[in-house]
Amino acid sequence: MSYAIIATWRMALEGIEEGVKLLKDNGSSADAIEKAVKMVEDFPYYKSVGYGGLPNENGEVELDAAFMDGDSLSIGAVAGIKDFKNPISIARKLSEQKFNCFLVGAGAEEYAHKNGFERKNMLTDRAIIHYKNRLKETVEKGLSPYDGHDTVGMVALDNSDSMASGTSTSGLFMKKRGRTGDSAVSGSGFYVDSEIGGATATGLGEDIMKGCSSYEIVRLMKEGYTPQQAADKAVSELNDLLIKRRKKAGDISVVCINNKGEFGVATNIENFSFVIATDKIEPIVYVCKNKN
Ligand code: SD4
Repeated sequence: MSYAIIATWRMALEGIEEGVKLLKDNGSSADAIEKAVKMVEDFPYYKSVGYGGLPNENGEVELDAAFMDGDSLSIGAVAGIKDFKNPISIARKLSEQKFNCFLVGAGAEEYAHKNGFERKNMLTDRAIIHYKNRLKETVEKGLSPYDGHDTVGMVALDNSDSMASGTSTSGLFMKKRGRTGDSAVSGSGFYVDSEIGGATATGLGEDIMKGCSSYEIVRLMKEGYTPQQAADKAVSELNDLLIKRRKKAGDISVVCINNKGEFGVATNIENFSFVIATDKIEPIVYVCKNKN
C-alpha cells in the first residue's frame, strides 16, 4: 500500500496538503485530485487558475479544466467556461458520461447549470488591475501579450492502486476568445492509466499539443523507462524537435508518477516549481531546472 500525489507549481502546496489527508485516510485518488485542484481554483491570488485568473483579450475569464480516472480511463473536460466556481468538479462529473464528456463554452455552462454547479463571477478586481497594467505594458514596452500563464496539473495514486489526474487553468493570458490549450486535451495536458502511471504538463499549450507530452510520458513508462527518464526524454525530444522545425520552443514543463509512486519532472525553462508528497515524503515544494 502506498500513495503519492504530484502537482505543477508552488500554488498547489496547500491543496496537496489537503489531498494527502484524504490519501492517508485511504481516500481515493479521484477525491484527492478534486479536493486539491478546487483549493487552487478557489484561492483568489493565483492569477492563472480559477477565481482570480487573468482574462482573455476581451476581459473575460474563460477557464479550462479536465479530469481523468486511471482505472476506467474515463475523461471529462470543459474549455472556455465562464462564471462557474469549480471547473474541475464539472470536468469530473462529465467523466462519468460515455458521450458528451468534453464540452466547451455555452454548452459547458448549460451543462453545469443543469447539474447544479455553483455560478460565480470569476473576474476579481485584482485581475482587472493586472489586465489593465498588462495591456499598457504590452503596448508601451512592445512585450508579447502571451507571457503569463500557468496550469495546476496533478496526478495521484491511492492506497488501492487507483490513479487519477486533473488540470485547471485560465489558459494563456490575453488569449483570443474561445482559445484553448493543452490543459483540457487528453494526452497533451494530462493522461493517466492506473496500470502504468500518469503525467501532466504546463507551459505553452500550442507547443505541448505538438508533442502530446502527457501521453508520451505514460507510453515511455510502459516501455520500461523510469518516470524521471520518461519526463526527461519527452521534454528534451519535443524541445529539440520544435527548435529544429520552428527555431523556437515554447515553455514545456511536466510532472509524472508511476503506479509505484516513483516520480519524475522535467522542464525546458529556467525554474519550474512542483509539489510532491508520498507515503515517505511530506508535501514539499522543489524547483526543477532546465537540463539543456
Ligand atoms: C495553456 N498550458 O492554456 C496552458 C497554460 C499553462 O503554464 O499551463 N501555462 O496553454
